[in-house]
Amino acid sequence: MNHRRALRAAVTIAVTGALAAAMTMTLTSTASAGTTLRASAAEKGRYFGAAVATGKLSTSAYTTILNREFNSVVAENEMKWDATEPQQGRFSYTGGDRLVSHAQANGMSVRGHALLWYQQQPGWAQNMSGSALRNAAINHVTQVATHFRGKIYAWDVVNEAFADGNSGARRDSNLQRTGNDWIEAAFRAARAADPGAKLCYNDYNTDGINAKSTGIYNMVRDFKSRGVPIDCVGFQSHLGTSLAGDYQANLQRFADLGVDVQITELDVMTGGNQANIYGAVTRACMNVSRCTGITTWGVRDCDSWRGSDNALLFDCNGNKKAAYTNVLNALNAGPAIPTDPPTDPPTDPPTDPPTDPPTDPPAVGCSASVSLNSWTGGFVATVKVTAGSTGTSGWNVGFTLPSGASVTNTWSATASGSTGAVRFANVNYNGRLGAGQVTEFGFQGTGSASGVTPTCTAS
Ligand code: G2I
Repeated sequence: MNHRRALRAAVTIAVTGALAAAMTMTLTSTASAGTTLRASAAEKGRYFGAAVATGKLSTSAYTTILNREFNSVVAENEMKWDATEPQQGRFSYTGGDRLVSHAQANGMSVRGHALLWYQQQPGWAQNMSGSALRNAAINHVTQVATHFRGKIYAWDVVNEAFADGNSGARRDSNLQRTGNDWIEAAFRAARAADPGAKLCYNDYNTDGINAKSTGIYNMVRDFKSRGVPIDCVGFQSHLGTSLAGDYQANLQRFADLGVDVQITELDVMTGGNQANIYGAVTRACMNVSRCTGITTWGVRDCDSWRGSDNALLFDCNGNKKAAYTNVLNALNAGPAIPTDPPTDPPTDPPTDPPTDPPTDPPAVGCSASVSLNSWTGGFVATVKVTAGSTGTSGWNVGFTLPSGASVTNTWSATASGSTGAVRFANVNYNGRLGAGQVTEFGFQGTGSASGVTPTCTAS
């Protein structure tokens, strides 16, 4: 088959697959006529985003398009490890903060990218291994997610941890060599630091059902079954000249595990197929009710890391390309995310029982419980404080740590002491609790904290 015919065949398969899937959809299609990507996506309960190099925010030709067409942004580089912690323990948030302010001023949500990745690590981390690296990595997740707490819609907690090819296995890296549980440790630390952000795993070459996407699928299924906090999977979708016929089916199988899916770094090789592929990707997302949004990896062709591929939706002069029109039409033609159910009170009792039902009669004062995420040489403790029958105006939780264990950082509480008998006092926003009300704080440590029990005192 010559090249051109091969391309045509690939597109035919893709389009046929998408049509078949569309016909089996039960969601009702609600055609609309938004005239920008952001308005059309928003009408369907989704976002349309772009990766931004913050240096470009002062170029008006760039921000004109960004602000008109996109309602979500992600930092192309500024929230990565090398940018945010150039020296160990010294954090730099200038670029990330600038992007967040721009987003807030222009009605955009922010995707955070990326807390841990084997690339773009600062030099000091590249030279680390074992529990020193594990502790540094978890501290990085905690600090960065805490800094941006409340401002991030979804974090890529871990980026590109699976190998290419047929193994379906993890990629070798310094992080992977700290132990296979590094990914779940990162997700737990991110949840503790920013409970409001959706936590995603993000990767590329996952654009259909293949060995790599199946490896990730198995990890997500395992995480969901063991209660590791994962909310979403990002499909980068750096695409060539054809699209896998099972692109949508692949998104759907992840959604069926109970996570959101997002297209996180879309760009497509230029050529006759580009516009078709952009349209097909957008339709696939629209047809999966848990596909919450699409991000292109840049705004104009000349902003792209792919250089001469001309891989984006706007040309270098800011003109809309054919691919833009296909995306806009697909957004307008697609179904909306089903809105959240009943406004009436549910008839069934709430399915989520309190995770720690107090066995004793509610104490006057407060009670505390701890859950530990431990690895060799370190741990993250998440502590739940529950107010007794008279509520609290402040609380204080004590632990006696085993010898060798030491607190290295704390969030949502103030620590006194780091070894032996340590105490954690409320901070100003979480001390006042009504009767039975619950709040959480956390701390990270080195050594082992296994078997510790908290005692809570209220004031
Ligand atoms: O490689 C494309 C993307 C694949 N998925 C993860 C993304 O984070 C990744 O983004 C790219 C950025 O678009 C590039 O801009 O990640 C590259 C790094 O792996 C970024 O390139 C770096 C250059 O390597 C540095 O030399 C340069 O200083 O961009 C930096 C800032 O311009």
